[in-house]
Amino acid sequence: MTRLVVVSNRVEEAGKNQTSVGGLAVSIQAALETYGGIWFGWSGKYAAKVSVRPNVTSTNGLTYATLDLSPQDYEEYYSGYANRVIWPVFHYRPDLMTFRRKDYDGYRRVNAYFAKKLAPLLEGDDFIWVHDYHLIPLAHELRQKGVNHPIGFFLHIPFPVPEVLTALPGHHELVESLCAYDVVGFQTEMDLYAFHNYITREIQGQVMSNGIVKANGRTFFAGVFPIGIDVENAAAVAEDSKKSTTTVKMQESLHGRPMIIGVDRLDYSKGIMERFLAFEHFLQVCPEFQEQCATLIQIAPLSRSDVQEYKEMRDEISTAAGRINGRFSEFNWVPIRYMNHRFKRRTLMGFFRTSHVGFVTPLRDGMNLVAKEYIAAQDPEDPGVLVLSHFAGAVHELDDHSLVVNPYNIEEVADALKQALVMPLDERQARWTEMMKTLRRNDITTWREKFVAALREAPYSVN
Ligand code: ADQ
Repeated sequence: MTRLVVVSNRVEEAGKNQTSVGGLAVSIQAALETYGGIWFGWSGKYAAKVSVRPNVTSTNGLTYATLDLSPQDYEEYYSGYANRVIWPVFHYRPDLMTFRRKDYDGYRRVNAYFAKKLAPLLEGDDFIWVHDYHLIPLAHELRQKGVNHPIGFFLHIPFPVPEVLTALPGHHELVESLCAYDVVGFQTEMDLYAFHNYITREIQGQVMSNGIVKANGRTFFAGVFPIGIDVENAAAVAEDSKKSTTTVKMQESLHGRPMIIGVDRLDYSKGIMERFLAFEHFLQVCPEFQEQCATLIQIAPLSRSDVQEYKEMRDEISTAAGRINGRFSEFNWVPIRYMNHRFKRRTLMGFFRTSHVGFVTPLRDGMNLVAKEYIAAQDPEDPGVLVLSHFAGAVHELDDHSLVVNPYNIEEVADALKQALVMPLDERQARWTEMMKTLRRNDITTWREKFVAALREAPYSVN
């Protein structure tokens, strides 16, 4: 029987730490339940001596094969090239890149190590689905070891235009190694367009009208597969969490005041600082909302705290929250409630449902699942409004019915907050109904099935 082999940087085992498992992990687990197979990747642990063989475990009928990394691998491959070079450049911030040759070598070395440990686990008609920017060269390394299975790659983050991508040391080899896949998937048409441009302009490849790409001696399919969420589950969890103690306490603490919510990993791509400045401007130019004590709940769990840029950003954002609160707070109201911890999914869904506005304003984001979760969590009788960045991948599906803003333009964002908070019920319902239709059409099952179907078509040829 054909098995699906999923490869991602981190493996999230079912039943372990489920409160923090994001949408992707849930989706991968569901895919493995459907097709059977293995989830292969880093265990999340470091060891002075790296694993000779993957640690293979089975939980709830799913098989996990994980490897430990050495501290040097972690530093060079993960913190170094993946997070200090690819992440900023792919999010259009080459100015934040810190490049060291040894990090690039470490990135290639760990990809080769993953390939070496994965190849012996493969069976005859397995098909392999690799996730995200940590593992771009994996198919190339597997091909070097004689692996001829169908291999697909999905990029969860944006793919930058060639003018930006060419700032990335190693860009040529990286894109050439993408050509070793049979299917390369992106979140949006813009990402695909940027990829096509790179293929034709930088490596003299060819792009056919049916999505087939011929480059670097290979023929493969490149397409758009916008990631979705489990809409019905998110809606049910949000409905159920109405009664949870935390949601009730949150509601009581607001005393009926307008609530705006932002939920993001603490990352410069998420535009949290710009969001705070826009909220500050909103309070300044709309004194009626000061009187109503409008509150911004910003939940931002720490991420990549060992990277210097993240430490600095954390300090700047905390300082801004303190300054704005010092400026506007009253003895019985604090305008920004800023929290750095994670919440259970159920709690988060309850908070989304309670909020009048979903405030999703990244400076650049592959998709942004929070935008979709916010919509799915709303009460159909009294839905909130989504304020959405022009630079989130989700805008390509939700632009007609959310309030789309340029996150760099704080006056425009402040106007959108006001528009959202005074929007009449019938307009909120009409917008929400349309967005729910879109979410249902492009849900997580559709995403997974479309990608796997494309992978099953491999190998691709020009005719
Ligand atoms: P992320 O950058 O992590 O994902 P996002 O798409 O918003 O961004 O997903 C974050 C997930 O974590 C959401 O499911 C959210 O609910 C959850 N989460 C966030 N804060 C939390 C908290 N405090 N407690 C608990 N859960 C929390 C990357 C790309 C995105 C792309 C996704 C999926 O950067 O652009 O949408 O992958 O492809």
